[in-house]
Amino acid sequence: MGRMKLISPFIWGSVLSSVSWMAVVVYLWKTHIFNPLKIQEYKWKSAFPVIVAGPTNFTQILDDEIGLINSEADRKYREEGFKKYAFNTLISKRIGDFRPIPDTRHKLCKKKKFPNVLDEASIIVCFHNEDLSTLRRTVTTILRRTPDRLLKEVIIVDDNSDDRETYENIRNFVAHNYPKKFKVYRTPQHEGLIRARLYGAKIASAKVILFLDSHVEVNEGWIEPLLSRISENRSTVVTPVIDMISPDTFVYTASPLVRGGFNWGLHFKWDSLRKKLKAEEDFVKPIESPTMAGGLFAMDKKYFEDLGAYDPGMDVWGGENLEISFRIWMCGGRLEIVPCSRVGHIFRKRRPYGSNRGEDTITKNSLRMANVWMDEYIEQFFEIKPEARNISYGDISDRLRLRRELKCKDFKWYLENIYPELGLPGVSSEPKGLLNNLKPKLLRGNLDVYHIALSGTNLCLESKHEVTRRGSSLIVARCNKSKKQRWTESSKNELLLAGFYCLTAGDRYKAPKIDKCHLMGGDQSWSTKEKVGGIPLYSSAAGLCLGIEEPRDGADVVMTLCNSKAKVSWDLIRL
Ligand code: UD2
Ligand code: MN
Repeated sequence: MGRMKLISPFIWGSVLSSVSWMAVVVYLWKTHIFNPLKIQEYKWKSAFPVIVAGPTNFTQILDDEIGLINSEADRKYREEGFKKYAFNTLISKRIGDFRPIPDTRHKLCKKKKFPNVLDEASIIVCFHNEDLSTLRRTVTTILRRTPDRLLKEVIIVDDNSDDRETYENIRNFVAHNYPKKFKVYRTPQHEGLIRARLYGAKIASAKVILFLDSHVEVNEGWIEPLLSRISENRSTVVTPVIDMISPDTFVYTASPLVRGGFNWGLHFKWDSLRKKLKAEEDFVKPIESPTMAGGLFAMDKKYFEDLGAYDPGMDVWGGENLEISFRIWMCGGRLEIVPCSRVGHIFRKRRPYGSNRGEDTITKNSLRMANVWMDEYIEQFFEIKPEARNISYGDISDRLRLRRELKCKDFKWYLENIYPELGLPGVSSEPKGLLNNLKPKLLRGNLDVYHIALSGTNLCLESKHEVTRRGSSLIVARCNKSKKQRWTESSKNELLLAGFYCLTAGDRYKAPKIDKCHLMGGDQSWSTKEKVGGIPLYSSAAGLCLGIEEPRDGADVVMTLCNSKAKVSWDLIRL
């Protein structure tokens, strides 16, 4: 079994180089030479570079994470944080307002020259029930990593969070530190992110508006490539590459280049670009994207308004990203991902809020979107979600009028020209699905099939259900020759069961499972510390190792701390 790498080779180089200069930065940081604002610093037991640069030695992170908890109050803080915000607020608090993060751009990006004079941007950050330390870091990174001449203002909109405190606190924070550029508002009632953004966009006074989520860290040189692209063409909408910040460990990891797609359930998904990116230049040039994830993008303000902004009839969360994506393409614009712009985002495993009335707002929003933009193809959605036929979605006549007035193309055109890879359910146009793309890679890399056995036992890692049952959890059972125990390793450090689904990490509260291979690394990337003897199977996304409830036949496999007392190691036995 090859040594597993943490991340794909092409970003590995840049991370390695960042690790070495990071050591210098840490020294300067600690000695305060490099921390001019004396922004709140946290006492990290010598693990600072590990946390910011990615886990070179993962047990160290967990040691330090445990080291973080000095009292019952700390533990409580962290647990409450997970409940309220769905990420590790204790680490976030200790990190403070600012930290160095790895510069995840391709090396060619650093050589690129952008025009000195570009239009300024108004940055709009909406939040509902956001952790204060995370919000403060969002704000601080914007200020410290955006050239003053390009930043007109930052508009922070508290979308009527349950408590008023965060609003008061962030107001005081910016008033004290950066009074000129920041404006903080609070909506009188909970509007949902769509109307909250509309509220912010109305106030914005710059030529370009730029939306960000409230739990991000913008990276070095992030804004120039976005603004420069818009200056070339006013109807191009651009998004940065969204790097990953782990909700458990806050490790910042570069994302591979992927583009936005969707499925017929009308869920956004990432599609691999592996086959399409060949020359080095391809990793730097803007990439056309059929859809956007939704949270982070920049757009000419006037164009945003002319194109119909957002549908104000959409509530809380979801659907607006596909709606604006379809609208951009169908009504004459372009949507691109700009690889030289990088922004880290905390990808949470659940959303820590709901709608007031307990409504399924995602389906309602999707229905509004589909009824306006998808023509007869809405039937594909109903086939997947028949119950959606009976859900009411309100009046959409304004949006239908908008589509007519803008003289937009139809959805068939979009499918044929912008997203031909999608195909109709069951009638795939290309060898579809990740697996077909993945297989050759797998076969070339490593044909070996393994048992993953619990060290010192004859118990093997096995899928609880059939290997084709997506989402099946895992157990350990007496080793045998069945498919359910046959694992292969891809060149991207995925572990595939019977060459099919990928072993996918859970978080603290969730068991690991087998799931569709998404090729994004993250929770499907597994690393091992040593090659010989028993190895821990470590997920850097979860910051946890694969463990078991107890060493007996049929025991459930869970995610555990890697250096917990009952340290679990595994043997990879070639079949
Ligand atoms: C993704 C997008 C998100 C949005 C969503 C679909 C990224 C990185 N994130 O989900 O921006 O497009 O898909 O709708 O692409 N918020 C409010 N009011 C609310 C709910 C949320 O202001 O009622 C804020 C929230 O605090 C956050 C932002 O809106 O800053 C997005 O919400 P999220 O982070 O829960 O969404 P995410 O990242 O899961
Ligand atoms: Mn988010």
